[in-house]
Amino acid sequence: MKAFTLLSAVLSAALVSAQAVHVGTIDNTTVLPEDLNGSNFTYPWPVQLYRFSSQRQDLEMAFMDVAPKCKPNGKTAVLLHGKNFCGPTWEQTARVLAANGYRVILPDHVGFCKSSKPQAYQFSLQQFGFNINGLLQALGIKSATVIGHSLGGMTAARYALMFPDQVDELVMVDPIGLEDWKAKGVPYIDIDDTFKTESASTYASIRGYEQATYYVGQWKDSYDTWVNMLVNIYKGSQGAAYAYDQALVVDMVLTQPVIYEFGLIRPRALLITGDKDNTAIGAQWSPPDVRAKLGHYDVLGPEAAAQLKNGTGIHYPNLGHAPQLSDPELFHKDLLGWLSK
Ligand SMILES: *[C@@H]1O[C@H](CO)[C@@H](O)[C@H](O)[C@H]1NC(C)=O
Ligand SMILES: *[C@@H]1O[C@H](CO)[C@@H](O)[C@H](O)[C@H]1NC(C)=O
Ligand SMILES: *[C@@H]1O[C@H](CO)[C@@H](O)[C@H](O)[C@H]1NC(C)=O
Ligand SMILES: CC(=O)N[C@H]1CO[C@H](CO)[C@@H](O)[C@@H]1O
Repeated sequence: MKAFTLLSAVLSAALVSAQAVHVGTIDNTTVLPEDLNGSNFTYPWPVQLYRFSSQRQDLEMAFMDVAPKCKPNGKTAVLLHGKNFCGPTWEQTARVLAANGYRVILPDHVGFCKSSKPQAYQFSLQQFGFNINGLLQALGIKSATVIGHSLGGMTAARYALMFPDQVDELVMVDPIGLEDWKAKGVPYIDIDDTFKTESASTYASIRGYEQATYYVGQWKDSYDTWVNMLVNIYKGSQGAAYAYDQALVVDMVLTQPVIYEFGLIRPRALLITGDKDNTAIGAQWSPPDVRAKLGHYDVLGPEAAAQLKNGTGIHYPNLGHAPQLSDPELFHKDLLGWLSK
Protein backbone atom coordinates (compact mmCIF):
# COMPACT_ATOMS: atom_id res chain seq x y z
CA MET A 1 0.00 0.00 0.00
CA LYS A 2 2.76 2.36 1.04
CA ALA A 3 4.75 1.51 -2.06
CA PHE A 4 1.67 2.02 -4.18
CA THR A 5 0.99 5.44 -2.64
CA LEU A 6 4.56 6.42 -3.27
CA LEU A 7 4.34 5.19 -6.83
CA SER A 8 1.14 7.11 -7.53
CA ALA A 9 2.70 10.24 -6.03
CA VAL A 10 5.66 9.81 -8.36
CA LEU A 11 3.34 9.15 -11.29
CA SER A 12 1.14 12.17 -10.66
CA ALA A 13 4.23 14.36 -10.29
CA ALA A 14 5.29 12.99 -13.67
CA LEU A 15 1.83 13.68 -15.11
CA VAL A 16 1.82 17.27 -13.89
CA SER A 17 5.05 17.81 -15.75
CA ALA A 18 4.06 15.73 -18.79
CA GLN A 19 5.74 17.05 -21.92
CA ALA A 20 8.08 19.12 -19.70
CA VAL A 21 11.14 19.61 -21.82
CA HIS A 22 14.43 20.23 -20.00
CA VAL A 23 15.73 23.23 -21.86
CA GLY A 24 19.48 23.71 -22.33
CA THR A 25 21.54 26.66 -23.50
CA ILE A 26 22.78 28.10 -26.77
CA ASP A 27 26.56 28.25 -27.21
CA ASN A 28 27.44 30.55 -30.08
CA THR A 29 30.71 31.87 -28.66
CA THR A 30 32.97 28.79 -28.53
CA VAL A 31 35.26 28.64 -31.54
CA LEU A 32 34.37 25.25 -33.02
CA PRO A 33 36.92 22.86 -34.53
CA GLU A 34 36.76 22.06 -38.27
CA ASP A 35 36.23 18.42 -37.27
CA LEU A 36 33.22 18.92 -34.96
CA ASN A 37 32.07 15.74 -33.20
CA GLY A 38 33.37 13.61 -36.07
CA SER A 39 32.26 15.62 -39.11
CA ASN A 40 34.70 17.87 -40.95
CA PHE A 41 32.17 18.96 -43.62
CA THR A 42 32.11 22.73 -44.15
CA TYR A 43 28.62 24.08 -43.41
CA PRO A 44 27.14 26.98 -45.43
CA TRP A 45 26.31 29.09 -42.33
CA PRO A 46 27.98 29.43 -38.92
CA VAL A 47 27.46 26.38 -36.72
CA GLN A 48 26.18 26.91 -33.18
CA LEU A 49 25.73 24.41 -30.37
CA TYR A 50 22.66 23.68 -28.31
CA ARG A 51 24.08 22.29 -25.06
CA PHE A 52 21.69 20.27 -22.94
CA SER A 53 21.46 17.43 -20.51
CA SER A 54 19.59 14.31 -21.60
CA GLN A 55 19.50 10.83 -20.09
CA ARG A 56 22.20 11.80 -17.57
CA GLN A 57 24.60 13.00 -20.24
CA ASP A 58 25.78 16.39 -21.41
CA LEU A 59 25.07 16.56 -25.12
CA GLU A 60 25.41 19.01 -27.99
CA MET A 61 23.16 19.47 -30.97
CA ALA A 62 24.84 21.42 -33.76
CA PHE A 63 22.56 23.75 -35.72
CA MET A 64 22.50 26.67 -38.12
CA ASP A 65 20.23 29.69 -37.69
CA VAL A 66 19.55 31.57 -40.93
CA ALA A 67 17.99 35.05 -40.80
CA PRO A 68 15.27 36.10 -43.26
CA LYS A 69 16.75 37.60 -46.44
CA CYS A 70 13.85 40.01 -47.01
CA LYS A 71 11.13 41.58 -44.87
CA PRO A 72 10.60 38.96 -42.12
CA ASN A 73 7.22 37.22 -42.28
CA GLY A 74 7.38 36.52 -38.55
CA LYS A 75 7.64 32.76 -39.08
CA THR A 76 10.36 30.23 -38.35
CA ALA A 77 10.92 27.06 -40.34
CA VAL A 78 12.76 24.09 -38.83
CA LEU A 79 14.28 21.71 -41.36
CA LEU A 80 14.87 18.15 -40.15
CA HIS A 81 17.30 16.02 -42.13
CA GLY A 82 17.05 12.31 -42.98
CA LYS A 83 19.32 9.44 -41.96
CA ASN A 84 21.75 9.77 -44.85
CA PHE A 85 21.81 13.55 -44.83
CA CYS A 86 22.76 16.38 -42.45
CA GLY A 87 21.49 19.93 -41.87
CA PRO A 88 23.35 21.40 -44.88
CA THR A 89 21.63 19.05 -47.32
CA TRP A 90 18.65 21.43 -46.88
CA GLU A 91 20.75 24.42 -47.99
CA GLN A 92 18.74 25.20 -51.12
CA THR A 93 15.40 24.95 -49.32
CA ALA A 94 16.73 27.13 -46.49
CA ARG A 95 17.77 29.80 -49.02
CA VAL A 96 14.35 29.72 -50.68
CA LEU A 97 12.53 30.03 -47.33
CA ALA A 98 14.84 32.81 -46.09
CA ALA A 99 14.25 34.68 -49.37
CA ASN A 100 10.53 34.46 -48.56
CA GLY A 101 10.86 35.97 -45.10
CA TYR A 102 11.39 32.91 -42.93
CA ARG A 103 13.96 32.50 -40.20
CA VAL A 104 15.32 28.98 -40.77
CA ILE A 105 16.76 26.60 -38.16
CA LEU A 106 18.72 23.57 -39.38
CA PRO A 107 19.66 21.14 -36.60
CA ASP A 108 21.73 17.95 -36.82
CA HIS A 109 19.99 15.22 -34.79
CA VAL A 110 21.85 13.75 -31.82
CA GLY A 111 23.98 10.85 -33.08
CA PHE A 112 24.42 12.46 -36.51
CA CYS A 113 26.80 14.78 -38.36
CA LYS A 114 28.26 17.52 -36.12
CA SER A 115 26.17 16.64 -33.04
CA SER A 116 27.18 14.42 -30.09
CA LYS A 117 27.50 10.67 -30.63
CA PRO A 118 26.32 9.26 -27.29
CA GLN A 119 27.03 5.53 -27.01
CA ALA A 120 24.48 4.67 -24.34
CA TYR A 121 21.36 6.56 -25.33
CA GLN A 122 17.72 5.55 -25.61
CA PHE A 123 17.06 6.73 -29.16
CA SER A 124 13.39 7.50 -29.64
CA LEU A 125 11.39 9.76 -31.90
CA GLN A 126 9.90 11.26 -28.73
CA GLN A 127 13.39 12.01 -27.38
CA PHE A 128 14.23 13.65 -30.73
CA GLY A 129 11.01 15.64 -30.33
CA PHE A 130 12.11 16.82 -26.89
CA ASN A 131 15.60 17.70 -28.16
CA ILE A 132 14.22 19.79 -31.03
CA ASN A 133 11.61 21.45 -28.85
CA GLY A 134 14.30 22.28 -26.25
CA LEU A 135 16.44 23.88 -28.95
CA LEU A 136 13.52 26.02 -30.15
CA GLN A 137 12.66 27.06 -26.60
CA ALA A 138 16.30 27.99 -25.92
CA LEU A 139 16.13 30.18 -29.04
CA GLY A 140 12.89 31.79 -27.81
CA ILE A 141 10.86 30.34 -30.71
CA LYS A 142 7.27 29.63 -29.62
CA SER A 143 6.02 27.85 -32.71
CA ALA A 144 7.41 26.83 -36.06
CA THR A 145 6.76 25.43 -39.50
CA VAL A 146 8.25 21.96 -39.15
CA ILE A 147 9.58 20.40 -42.36
CA GLY A 148 11.22 16.98 -42.35
CA HIS A 149 12.61 14.62 -44.96
CA SER A 150 12.84 10.82 -44.65
CA LEU A 151 13.74 10.03 -41.01
CA GLY A 152 13.27 13.76 -40.41
CA GLY A 153 9.74 13.47 -41.83
CA MET A 154 8.92 10.62 -39.46
CA THR A 155 10.35 12.71 -36.61
CA ALA A 156 8.31 15.73 -37.75
CA ALA A 157 5.11 13.64 -37.63
CA ARG A 158 5.91 12.54 -34.07
CA TYR A 159 6.79 16.15 -33.17
CA ALA A 160 3.41 17.39 -34.45
CA LEU A 161 1.65 14.74 -32.35
CA MET A 162 3.61 15.78 -29.24
CA PHE A 163 3.50 19.56 -29.67
CA PRO A 164 0.43 20.33 -31.82
CA ASP A 165 0.09 23.86 -30.45
CA GLN A 166 3.69 24.71 -31.33
CA VAL A 167 3.49 23.62 -34.96
CA ASP A 168 2.24 26.24 -37.44
CA GLU A 169 2.39 23.80 -40.34
CA LEU A 170 3.81 20.32 -40.80
CA VAL A 171 5.51 19.30 -44.04
CA MET A 172 6.68 15.70 -44.53
CA VAL A 173 8.85 14.99 -47.55
CA ASP A 174 9.06 11.28 -48.37
CA PRO A 175 8.94 10.45 -44.68
CA ILE A 176 9.88 6.92 -43.76
CA GLY A 177 7.43 4.88 -41.71
CA LEU A 178 4.38 5.25 -43.99
CA GLU A 179 4.02 1.51 -43.34
CA ASP A 180 4.88 -0.70 -40.35
CA TRP A 181 7.66 -2.83 -41.79
CA LYS A 182 7.79 -5.36 -38.98
CA ALA A 183 4.00 -5.87 -39.13
CA LYS A 184 4.49 -6.67 -42.82
CA GLY A 185 7.02 -9.37 -41.98
CA VAL A 186 10.46 -7.74 -41.82
CA PRO A 187 12.52 -9.95 -39.46
CA TYR A 188 14.11 -8.23 -36.48
CA ILE A 189 17.89 -8.16 -36.63
CA ASP A 190 20.33 -7.57 -33.82
CA ILE A 191 21.70 -4.06 -33.31
CA ASP A 192 25.21 -5.57 -33.32
CA ASP A 193 24.56 -6.90 -36.82
CA THR A 194 23.24 -3.53 -38.02
CA PHE A 195 26.37 -1.99 -36.51
CA LYS A 196 28.53 -4.27 -38.69
CA THR A 197 26.60 -3.27 -41.81
CA GLU A 198 26.78 0.42 -40.88
CA SER A 199 30.53 0.14 -40.21
CA ALA A 200 31.07 -1.35 -43.67
CA SER A 201 29.58 1.73 -45.39
CA THR A 202 31.59 3.03 -48.33
CA TYR A 203 31.14 5.53 -51.13
CA ALA A 204 29.98 2.67 -53.38
CA SER A 205 27.45 1.26 -50.92
CA ILE A 206 25.94 4.66 -50.05
CA ARG A 207 25.83 5.82 -53.66
CA GLY A 208 24.33 2.51 -54.83
CA TYR A 209 21.58 2.78 -52.23
CA GLU A 210 20.80 6.44 -52.92
CA GLN A 211 20.85 6.03 -56.70
CA ALA A 212 18.28 3.22 -56.48
CA THR A 213 15.96 4.74 -53.85
CA TYR A 214 16.44 8.52 -53.96
CA TYR A 215 17.07 9.26 -57.63
CA VAL A 216 15.24 6.59 -59.69
CA GLY A 217 18.52 5.16 -61.00
CA GLN A 218 19.86 8.57 -62.11
CA TRP A 219 23.02 10.28 -60.87
CA LYS A 220 24.21 13.91 -60.91
CA ASP A 221 27.66 15.03 -59.75
CA SER A 222 26.03 17.28 -57.15
CA TYR A 223 24.69 14.20 -55.33
CA ASP A 224 28.31 13.16 -54.61
CA THR A 225 28.60 15.99 -52.10
CA TRP A 226 26.11 14.27 -49.80
CA VAL A 227 27.65 10.83 -50.22
CA ASN A 228 31.13 12.12 -49.45
CA MET A 229 29.84 14.08 -46.44
CA LEU A 230 28.70 10.76 -44.94
CA VAL A 231 31.74 8.72 -45.99
CA ASN A 232 33.91 11.24 -44.17
CA ILE A 233 31.90 10.74 -40.96
CA TYR A 234 32.02 6.92 -41.23
CA LYS A 235 35.79 7.10 -41.83
CA GLY A 236 36.35 10.07 -39.56
CA SER A 237 37.52 10.63 -35.98
CA GLN A 238 34.26 9.31 -34.45
CA GLY A 239 33.41 6.78 -37.16
CA ALA A 240 32.68 3.80 -34.90
CA ALA A 241 30.55 5.90 -32.53
CA TYR A 242 28.62 7.25 -35.51
CA ALA A 243 28.06 3.78 -37.00
CA TYR A 244 26.79 2.53 -33.64
CA ASP A 245 24.36 5.45 -33.29
CA GLN A 246 23.13 4.79 -36.82
CA ALA A 247 22.46 1.16 -35.81
CA LEU A 248 20.44 2.43 -32.84
CA VAL A 249 18.56 4.73 -35.22
CA VAL A 250 17.66 1.79 -37.49
CA ASP A 251 16.25 -0.01 -34.45
CA MET A 252 14.33 3.16 -33.51
CA VAL A 253 12.57 3.55 -36.84
CA LEU A 254 11.80 -0.17 -37.11
CA THR A 255 10.25 -0.44 -33.68
CA GLN A 256 8.49 2.94 -33.29
CA PRO A 257 5.83 3.28 -36.01
CA VAL A 258 3.96 6.59 -36.31
CA ILE A 259 1.65 5.70 -39.19
CA TYR A 260 -1.12 4.42 -36.90
CA GLU A 261 -1.42 7.94 -35.47
CA PHE A 262 -1.54 9.95 -38.71
CA GLY A 263 -5.29 10.48 -38.17
CA LEU A 264 -4.48 12.26 -34.89
CA ILE A 265 -2.16 14.89 -36.40
CA ARG A 266 -3.84 18.26 -35.80
CA PRO A 267 -1.72 21.01 -37.41
CA ARG A 268 -2.24 21.77 -41.09
CA ALA A 269 -0.12 19.20 -42.87
CA LEU A 270 1.39 18.52 -46.27
CA LEU A 271 2.74 15.14 -47.34
CA ILE A 272 4.98 15.23 -50.40
CA THR A 273 6.07 11.91 -51.91
CA GLY A 274 7.70 10.60 -55.06
CA ASP A 275 5.85 7.63 -56.54
CA LYS A 276 9.18 6.06 -57.51
CA ASP A 277 10.48 6.16 -53.94
CA ASN A 278 10.93 2.56 -52.75
CA THR A 279 12.53 3.14 -49.34
CA ALA A 280 11.73 0.35 -46.88
CA ILE A 281 13.80 -0.29 -43.77
CA GLY A 282 14.65 -3.99 -43.60
CA ALA A 283 13.82 -4.75 -47.24
CA GLN A 284 17.47 -5.74 -47.79
CA TRP A 285 17.35 -8.51 -45.19
CA SER A 286 13.77 -9.67 -45.82
CA PRO A 287 12.75 -12.75 -47.80
CA PRO A 288 11.61 -11.99 -51.37
CA ASP A 289 7.87 -12.37 -50.65
CA VAL A 290 8.09 -9.82 -47.83
CA ARG A 291 10.36 -7.50 -49.82
CA ALA A 292 7.83 -7.46 -52.66
CA LYS A 293 5.22 -5.94 -50.33
CA LEU A 294 7.39 -3.05 -49.12
CA GLY A 295 8.18 0.48 -50.18
CA HIS A 296 5.38 1.18 -52.69
CA TYR A 297 5.24 4.94 -52.21
CA ASP A 298 2.83 5.30 -55.15
CA VAL A 299 0.28 3.57 -52.90
CA LEU A 300 1.60 4.52 -49.44
CA GLY A 301 1.76 8.28 -50.14
CA PRO A 302 -1.91 8.74 -51.14
CA GLU A 303 -3.04 6.32 -48.37
CA ALA A 304 -1.18 8.27 -45.69
CA ALA A 305 -2.32 11.64 -47.06
CA ALA A 306 -5.94 10.46 -46.93
CA GLN A 307 -5.53 9.85 -43.18
CA LEU A 308 -4.55 13.48 -42.52
CA LYS A 309 -7.64 15.25 -41.17
CA ASN A 310 -6.15 18.71 -41.69
CA GLY A 311 -3.84 17.94 -44.56
CA THR A 312 -3.24 17.07 -48.15
CA GLY A 313 -0.79 15.23 -50.38
CA ILE A 314 1.31 16.09 -53.42
CA HIS A 315 2.64 13.06 -55.27
CA TYR A 316 5.23 13.21 -58.04
CA PRO A 317 4.85 10.40 -60.60
CA ASN A 318 8.49 10.42 -61.73
CA LEU A 319 10.48 11.24 -58.60
CA GLY A 320 12.04 9.11 -55.88
CA HIS A 321 12.97 9.64 -52.23
CA ALA A 322 14.48 13.15 -52.47
CA PRO A 323 12.33 15.49 -54.63
CA GLN A 324 13.92 18.56 -52.98
CA LEU A 325 17.25 17.56 -54.60
CA SER A 326 16.16 15.87 -57.83
CA ASP A 327 13.67 18.56 -58.89
CA PRO A 328 14.24 21.55 -56.60
CA GLU A 329 12.31 24.01 -58.79
CA LEU A 330 9.14 21.96 -58.77
CA PHE A 331 9.52 21.09 -55.10
CA HIS A 332 10.04 24.68 -53.92
CA LYS A 333 7.20 26.01 -56.09
CA ASP A 334 4.81 23.48 -54.53
CA LEU A 335 6.15 24.01 -51.01
CA LEU A 336 5.81 27.81 -51.15
CA GLY A 337 2.45 27.53 -52.87
CA TRP A 338 1.05 25.39 -50.07
CA LEU A 339 2.67 27.40 -47.26
CA SER A 340 1.26 30.65 -48.60
CA LYS A 341 -2.32 29.30 -48.62
C1 LIG B 1 23.89 34.01 -29.60
O1 LIG B 1 22.87 33.46 -28.76
C2 LIG B 1 22.21 34.44 -27.97
C3 LIG B 1 21.25 33.67 -27.08
O2 LIG B 1 20.39 32.84 -27.81
C4 LIG B 1 21.50 35.43 -28.90
O3 LIG B 1 20.88 36.44 -28.11
C5 LIG B 1 22.50 36.05 -29.84
O4 LIG B 1 21.82 36.87 -30.77
C6 LIG B 1 23.24 34.97 -30.61
N1 LIG B 1 24.27 35.53 -31.46
C7 LIG B 1 24.42 35.14 -32.73
C8 LIG B 1 25.57 35.75 -33.46
O5 LIG B 1 23.69 34.34 -33.26
C1 LIG C 1 37.60 15.16 -43.96
O1 LIG C 1 37.97 13.89 -43.48
C2 LIG C 1 38.21 12.95 -44.52
C3 LIG C 1 38.38 11.60 -43.87
O2 LIG C 1 39.25 11.66 -42.77
C4 LIG C 1 39.38 13.39 -45.35
O3 LIG C 1 39.59 12.49 -46.40
C5 LIG C 1 39.07 14.76 -45.91
O4 LIG C 1 40.18 15.25 -46.59
C6 LIG C 1 38.67 15.73 -44.82
N1 LIG C 1 38.19 16.94 -45.45
C7 LIG C 1 38.41 18.14 -44.95
C8 LIG C 1 37.81 19.30 -45.69
O5 LIG C 1 39.10 18.33 -43.95
C1 LIG D 1 -5.72 22.86 -38.94
O1 LIG D 1 -4.44 23.49 -38.87
C2 LIG D 1 -4.47 24.87 -38.53
C3 LIG D 1 -3.06 25.40 -38.65
O2 LIG D 1 -2.11 24.54 -38.08
C4 LIG D 1 -5.04 25.01 -37.13
O3 LIG D 1 -5.12 26.37 -36.78
C5 LIG D 1 -6.42 24.37 -37.09
O4 LIG D 1 -6.92 24.40 -35.78
C6 LIG D 1 -6.39 22.93 -37.59
N1 LIG D 1 -7.72 22.40 -37.72
C7 LIG D 1 -8.13 21.33 -37.05
C8 LIG D 1 -9.53 20.88 -37.34
O5 LIG D 1 -7.43 20.74 -36.25
C1 LIG E 1 30.89 13.84 -27.25
C2 LIG E 1 31.79 14.95 -27.75
O1 LIG E 1 32.92 14.74 -28.09
N1 LIG E 1 31.22 16.13 -27.81
C3 LIG E 1 31.93 17.30 -28.24
C4 LIG E 1 31.27 17.89 -29.47
O2 LIG E 1 31.93 19.09 -29.81
C5 LIG E 1 31.86 20.10 -28.80
C6 LIG E 1 32.53 21.35 -29.37
O3 LIG E 1 33.86 21.08 -29.73
C7 LIG E 1 32.54 19.63 -27.53
O4 LIG E 1 32.33 20.60 -26.53
C8 LIG E 1 31.92 18.30 -27.10
O5 LIG E 1 32.62 17.79 -26.00
